[in-house]
Amino acid sequence: KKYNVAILGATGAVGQEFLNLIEERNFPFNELKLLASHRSAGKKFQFMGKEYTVEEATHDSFENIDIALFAGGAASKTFAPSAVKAGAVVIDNSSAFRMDPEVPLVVPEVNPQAIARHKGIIANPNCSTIIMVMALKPIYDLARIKRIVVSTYQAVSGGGKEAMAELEDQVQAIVEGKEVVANILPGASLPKHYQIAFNLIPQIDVFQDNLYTKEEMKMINETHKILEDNEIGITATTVRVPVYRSHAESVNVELEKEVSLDAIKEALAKFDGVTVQDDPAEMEYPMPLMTSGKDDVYVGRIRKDYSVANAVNLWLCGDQIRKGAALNALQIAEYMIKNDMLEK
Ligand code: 11C
Repeated sequence: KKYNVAILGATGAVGQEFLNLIEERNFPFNELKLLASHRSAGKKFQFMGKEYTVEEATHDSFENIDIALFAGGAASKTFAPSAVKAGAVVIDNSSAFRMDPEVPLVVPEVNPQAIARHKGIIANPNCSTIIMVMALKPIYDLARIKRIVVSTYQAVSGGGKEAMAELEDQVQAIVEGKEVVANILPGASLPKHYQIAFNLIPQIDVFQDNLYTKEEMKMINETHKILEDNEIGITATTVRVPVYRSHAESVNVELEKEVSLDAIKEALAKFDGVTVQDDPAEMEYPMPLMTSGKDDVYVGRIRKDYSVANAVNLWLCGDQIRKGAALNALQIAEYMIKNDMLEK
């Protein structure tokens, strides 16, 4: 069977990755509708030997659509109810519905059981959360997790195509001795902007009253929901780095009981979607340049934290646009197809 698919936000970084992945994974689509805002409507794309014209998304865009892949952003909240009403299953990459108790928040390798509870919308977690829970789940299953201290090193791709272009333009300007312009990062709608080239920005998204950023709170709240354990202590610092597309994370994990490093490495290596790359003698560890464009989350620098009982340190890298966004969403759709969950 083949499915009618709509991509909302088709012209952005995540939308374009949906197209790459649909082709690469031979996703069984029949009709394919590319939707975007008024600004991008009319753009044409060659895809798998056919020309597609981007249409402006309206509340009537989802008639006969089986699967609506939403790339994220404010449009999700506007169009998800109409898509569900039209009978589509919405897999949404925005943060609009993630913490809604009625909406499953899913990483297919981690909590596929949650998909069955959907009422039309399934939420795709934040990219840094997805990358972290992929490495935490096999460890959680060995020894439950008491506490997590995470610091992220997030690529500019998380800020979309414009943020990627901004890094490139700034590097070019510096090389040419021209003035450096910053209009996008840390966030296009924020009142101040900072240079990202040759810099680090310890702010992703807006600050909350508790002095954490929204990105940091997403990592905390979404991890609780996905692992179905609100008792885990989690603290996060999220930082933007001048890297194009793969996020990295330093994660300190305190476990409920003693587990050997060998057992942790074995559990990680066996887990679908995780690759262990950890050989200090050979200087082998994951780096964003190597994990960009890859599907797996890579884990290295696995070692004990000798400052506290039963704790380990991990270093993670994962492609933010693939597993952190488009791939995870498409895997949710593939899981539903495989388990006959899309039949009406
Ligand atoms: C970033 N994590 O790197 C963000 C991008 O909630 O889906 C994705 C925001 C989200 O800037």
